[in-house]
Order: sequence, then C-alpha cells, then structure tokens
Amino acid sequence: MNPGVEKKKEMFYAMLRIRRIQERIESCYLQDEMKTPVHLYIGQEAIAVGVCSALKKDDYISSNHRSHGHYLAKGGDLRALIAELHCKKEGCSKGYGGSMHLVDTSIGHLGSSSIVGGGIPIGTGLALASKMNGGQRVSAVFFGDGAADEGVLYESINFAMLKTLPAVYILENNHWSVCSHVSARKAGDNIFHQALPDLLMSRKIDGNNILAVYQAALEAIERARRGSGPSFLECETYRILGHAGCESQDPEGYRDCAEVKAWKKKCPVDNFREQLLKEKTMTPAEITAMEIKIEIEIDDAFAFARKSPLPAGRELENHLFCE
Ligand SMILES: Cc1ncc(C[n+]2csc(CCOP(=O)(O)OP(=O)(O)O)c2C)c(N)n1
Repeated sequence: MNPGVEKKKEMFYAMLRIRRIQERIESCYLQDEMKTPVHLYIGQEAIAVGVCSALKKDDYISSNHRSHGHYLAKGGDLRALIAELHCKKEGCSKGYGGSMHLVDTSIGHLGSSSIVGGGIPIGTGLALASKMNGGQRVSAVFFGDGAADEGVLYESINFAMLKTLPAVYILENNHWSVCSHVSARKAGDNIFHQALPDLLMSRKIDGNNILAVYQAALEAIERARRGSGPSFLECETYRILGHAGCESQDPEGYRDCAEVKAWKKKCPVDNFREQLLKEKTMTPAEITAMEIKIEIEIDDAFAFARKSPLPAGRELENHLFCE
C-alpha cells in the first residue's frame, strides 16, 4: 500500500526530527553535560521510522544500544529522552539508564539493552506474551549485524517459528560492529533468507529507502497480526558517524573514506526530501517550517533537561529487585 500524502509528510518529519536531534546531541557531547555514552543513529533513520509508522501505538518494540531512533519513532517523549541523557530524574528511565537503557511502557517500548543481542529474547518474550493474550499486539525487535552473530538470535527465531509468534525481527545491517566489518564475521548471506516461507517471511531491503522499509514492515506486521507467524527483515544501511560518542572520538582508519562518502550520498533523509519535493508532495516552505518547529522543540528539551534535578542519592536504592 502506497502511503498517502499526509503519511509521507509524517514519515519525513519523523526522520528529519531524529536526524536533527542526533546532530544536536553530537554537537554538544564534548561539553560533558550528558554523562552517558551515546550511539548515534544518523544514517539509519528510515528503518526506525519505516517500521514504527506501520505499527500501532500498543504494539511492542525492543531495542539496542543505538536506541534513540527507535524510542522517538515509536512516540517516546523528547524531553524525557534528553533528560535521560543528562542522567536526570525526569528522564525516561528516571536517570538510572542513560542512552542505552531507554524505556516507555506507555508506548509499548519495553526497553533497550546495552547487551548486544539482549533485546532479541526480550522482544521474543513480548511476542509470546502477546500470543498468550490473543495475539493482537505485534513485537518489533530491532538489532544490528553484530547482534546477528549471537546464538540467541537463532534460538529466538526458531522459537518464534515453532510457536508462530507475532514477531518481526529487524536486522539493521550497517556493515560494522564497532571496528569489525560484516565480511570478517559472516560467511555469505544470512541463513534466514533460505527459511521456508510459511515458517518465516524473509526480505532483504534497502534500509535507506523509507518507503521500501514501510512496505515490508506493513506486510510483516499484517502477517503477524493474522496469526501467520514471524518475519525477518534485513535492512541494509550504514552508520554515518563513529560507533559511539561524537565524530572526533571515532578512531580513524578502520573504514575506507570512499565507503563513508558513497553511503553519505545514499542519505535516507536527503533522498526522501528530494523525492517529496520532486513529486510536489511538499514545498520548500513546508520543509523550512518543519525545520524551525524541530529546532524549537530541541531547544526546549535541552533546557528542560538542564533544569531537571539529579536523582537524590538515596533514590539509588529504589526500583531494585531483591529477594
Ligand atoms: C554481549 C556483548 N558483547 C559485546 C559488547 C560490546 N559492544 C557494544 S556495541 C557492539 C557492536 C554491536 O554491533 P551491532 O549489533 O552491529 O550494532 P551497531 O553498533 O552497528 O548499531 C559491541 C561489540 C556488548 N555490549 N555486549
């Protein structure tokens, strides 16, 4: 199904907003007010937005350390995100989690995990819980190609196939796990592309093309909701900045400059902007208005985060599980 004009505008807005928020975090990261490592999502926006635009509010997502895009695309509050990066009390994890442990159960975001692959069984468990409760809530499980090296993915997808769970596994193949290229870690293509189609719907798509991601996600989510079981979407993409922190903190030399340059030309935000202007879905003035609105919202979120109090010392003992 081709999204209508309003849906396309919404998706562009969501991508542009995530991009500008990442850029702002990057630009002030060295001020050291954000006491948390950050893994920026620049270059991968079409995946979070494409998938989340096809989900309903009460569907679930589980996420990883590169978490900001998933949280925002699912409807997470921006002020609470920026406050969390400042480890403040009004952060989405009350200042305990930082960038890698975002959570907002009100929008079905059951949390991101800093353990590579850790979100995969959580997302699978959510799909199991959904099935046990009637199966109407779909669980979208985001992870990177590094996590796809972990055995837990294979156990989880096998379990989801066995139990026909309403799960959509979204591999964001950005080709790098820290400084290690995917070709050094994988022999050939991912095995899930050979799975029997009635057990697992499998697609390899251009993860920088928001409409392609959206279409594949719609198909996978619809399959999950009608009780036909899990899907596996491999979205090819690239992280434009370094693995963690701001650009100047990335060790040089592990990536070929020509590779980075070539992927910058495939920018999901720029390309979608160009398409929308060309097909006259949007005017330059509308895009400028979006930019201004986003800028104001980001300023507000940073001001809110800076004013927000730190958790009091004794609060460290709250929210702990002990027997
Ligand atoms: C179990 C585990 N092993 C190693 C790490 C260290 N580590 C943090 S991020 C990362 C790379 C993960 O790569 P990928 O899943 O492709 O995600 P990307 O960073 O590319 O988005 C590694 C190895 C970790 N956090 N957890």
